[in-house]
Amino acid sequence: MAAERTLVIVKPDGVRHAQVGEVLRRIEAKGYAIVALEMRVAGADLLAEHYAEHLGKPFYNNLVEFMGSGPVVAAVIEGESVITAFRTLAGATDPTKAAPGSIRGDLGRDWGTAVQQNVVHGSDSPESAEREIGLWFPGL
Ligand SMILES: Nc1nc2c(ncn2[C@@H]2O[C@H](COP(=O)(O)OP(=O)(O)OP(=O)(O)O)[C@@H](O)[C@H]2O)c(=O)[nH]1
Ligand SMILES: [Mg+2]
Repeated sequence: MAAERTLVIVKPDGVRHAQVGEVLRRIEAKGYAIVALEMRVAGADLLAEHYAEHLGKPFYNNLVEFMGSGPVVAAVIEGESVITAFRTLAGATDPTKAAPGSIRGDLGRDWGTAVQQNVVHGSDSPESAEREIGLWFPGL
């Protein structure tokens, strides 16, 4: 399998809880390369494009509001099979059910908020990765 790239985001909960370094450490410990990295507060237009697939779902408004509620750290990481591998590192979407050893299983929890806060985002396919990297890091 040739090297591929994926978009990782440390979400506002992860930044708020000072987990940026731990997430990046796990990526590097696994042997993947960080090829772009930026902290920013994502604007409404970017988030609407990023989460276009979820438009109309019951959690959509809360999700977009949460993702814009504070700084995030976006990164492009690279390596063989990294798209699937980072999803494995991240663990299940619901941090209450994510396996211990995974990022969400070790670092995430239910905070009693309307939105499911789960520390990280990772692209879910080569098509999503290309689209999301273009949105967050145009020109890369
Ligand atoms: N409250 C609630 N939030 C959800 C639900 N499903 C997804 N979400 C939120 O919406 C985000 C995106 O959903 P998905 O793309 O299906 O999940 P994912 O691919 O594991 O997570 P991302 O890497 O953030 O895209 C999740 O990370 C959650 O924050 C749900 O059923 N209820
Ligand atoms: Mg997703």
